[in-house]
Amino acid sequence: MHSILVLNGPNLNLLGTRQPEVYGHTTLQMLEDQCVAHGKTIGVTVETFQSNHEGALIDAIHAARGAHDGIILNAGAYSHSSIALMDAISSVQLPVVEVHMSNIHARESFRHRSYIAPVALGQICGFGARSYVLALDALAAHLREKGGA
Ligand code: CA2
Repeated sequence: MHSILVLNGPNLNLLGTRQPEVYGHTTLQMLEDQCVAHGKTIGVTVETFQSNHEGALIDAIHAARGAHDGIILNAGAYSHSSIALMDAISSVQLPVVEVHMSNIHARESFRHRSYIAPVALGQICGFGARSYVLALDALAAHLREKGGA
C-alpha cells in the first residue's frame, strides 16, 4: 500500500478558528482526520504533520524519503517565499502535490507566485478542505500508474 504524507505549514493550525470566510470552518484536526479516512477508502496510508517552522517542514520533507511515496504539501505563506522548501522538495525526488484551501491566483498578487509549483507534480487550490481530497486522489492515481508498492 502506498504511503502519503500530508504536510501543513504555518498558521494552518488556526484553521476553523479565524477567517472562516476565507478558509472555512474545518479545523486542522478535522482536515487531517478526513485525509486519513479518505486514504482508507482509496487504499493509501496517510500520515499527517503540521509545523509553523520552515526548518521543521524541511526536516519532514527529508524524512519522507524512504518513509513515504509522496507528499501533499500546503506550505502556507512559505509557498510564496521559500527557496529552501523548493530545494528540499527537489532533493528528495518524491512526487509532491501542492494544495491550498483558497484560490491563491484570485487573491493578492504576492500569493500568485509559488516556489513550490515548479517542483511539484501539480497544484490544486480553491476548493477549501476538498483541495486535500482531490490532491489525495490525484497523487494516489499517479503512484498507481507509476507502479511499485
Ligand atoms: O489557501 C491556502 O491554503 C494558503 O496556503 C493559506 C495560507 C496563505 O498564506 C496562502 O497564501 C494560501 C495562510 C494560512 C493561514 O491559515 C489561517 C487559518 C485560519 C485563520 C488564520 C490563518
